[in-house]
Amino acid sequence: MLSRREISLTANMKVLLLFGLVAVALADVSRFEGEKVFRLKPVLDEHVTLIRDLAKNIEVDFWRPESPELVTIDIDVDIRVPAMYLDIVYTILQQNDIEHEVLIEDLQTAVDDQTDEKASPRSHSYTKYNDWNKIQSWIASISSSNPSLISKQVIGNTYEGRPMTVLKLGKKSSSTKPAIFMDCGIHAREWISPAFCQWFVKEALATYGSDSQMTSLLNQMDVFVLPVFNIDGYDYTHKSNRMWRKTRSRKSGSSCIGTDPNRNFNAGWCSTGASNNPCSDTFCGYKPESEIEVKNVADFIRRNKSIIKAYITIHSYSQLLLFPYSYTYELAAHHSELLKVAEGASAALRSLYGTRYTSGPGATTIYPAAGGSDDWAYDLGVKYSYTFELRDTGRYGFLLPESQIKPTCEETMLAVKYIAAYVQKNLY
Ligand code: DDK
Ligand code: ZN
Ligand code: ZN
Repeated sequence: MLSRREISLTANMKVLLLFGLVAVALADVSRFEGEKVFRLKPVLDEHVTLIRDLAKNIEVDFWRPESPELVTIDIDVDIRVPAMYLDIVYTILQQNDIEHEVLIEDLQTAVDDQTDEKASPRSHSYTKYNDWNKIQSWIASISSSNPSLISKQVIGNTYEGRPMTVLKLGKKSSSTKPAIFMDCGIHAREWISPAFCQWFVKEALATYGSDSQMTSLLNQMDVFVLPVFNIDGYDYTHKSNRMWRKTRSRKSGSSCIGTDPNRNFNAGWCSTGASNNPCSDTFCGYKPESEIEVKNVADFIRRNKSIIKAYITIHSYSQLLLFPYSYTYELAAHHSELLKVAEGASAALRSLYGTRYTSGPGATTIYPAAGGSDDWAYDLGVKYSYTFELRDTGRYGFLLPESQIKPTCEETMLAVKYIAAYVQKNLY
């Protein structure tokens, strides 16, 4: 005898078999007509199993959490489903009473709506999503705009040979100053992230001399900004596949491309919340720092270890302010101080438009995930190590409309400035 639930499970599996039992790597399509983004709310172990099985059998792109292994009971699961699989997904959700809603009705429409195409040709703008070409020329022009406040240095090239340029903001000084390191664009599809780094650089230059906090910060400290960490991936999201997350490195032994740079740092590497499968969106790579982009950043931070007092990395989406650890449930040695600063920063952020952030250690606040840059920097000795997950909470996800760039950047400035002020106050 089979229970009703077992029967429906078996039926589902038969349907799934029709689609082949081989895990399918997502095809690199540049159009997303008819695709939907669902939010599933698994409340039973069977729901979790079904969602993972679904991922094994059809092309499902996990937006949150970022891979099927990270799905657990009682969390929201946001997935992108290609049009051809909508019927089977609906059937499985309904037959098994998995609570769900549709976040995005038609993904291509959301992709199109994300950019205001009115003003063409599009030039560089702080309130638009600039492609790599525009960001590269912006880096060149902004870094020569004010030599007493900004300079640039190339820290290495990406896999495909693009230069990774770090901008140094801070009043020129004869002595070495303590510094903050911030990167954006570790993940290619999180477009609001590079937009924030550009905004930060502009604001720092524009408000130096008028905003007392920014003036004092840049007088006493330097801020290193890497506007786009994963340039190859970012370029790829503009030209081929808007939903790409990883780097673009090839490897022998698999036709799948790319490694998750935020699983490739040497911090509990690949022990949890990461995949050994080169086709996975959370592939940890063949060894720590196998990705040249990760190695370049890690080398830069190691070289400047004695002066770097804070590490800030910008992602999206979920509205979280995370700190170590993600690779273990153990609390960081400075847990209460890190939490206190995160809560202060979140309160500052909320004061502008009421946007609510949750703060806490990565492992319990989002999901366990090893090989992250924040954990690595922290274990290296950079005490104030934070990961931002910017707007929104899923209404648009990675496709945050350009109209939200300005408010998102303004509120995030308040949080980053709060952290910077705290670090500055506690220097000596
Ligand atoms: O890399 C991830 O999956 C998210 C950002 Se999209 C962050 C995970 C927690 C911080 C990594 N230690
Ligand atoms: Zn990310
Ligand atoms: Zn994210």
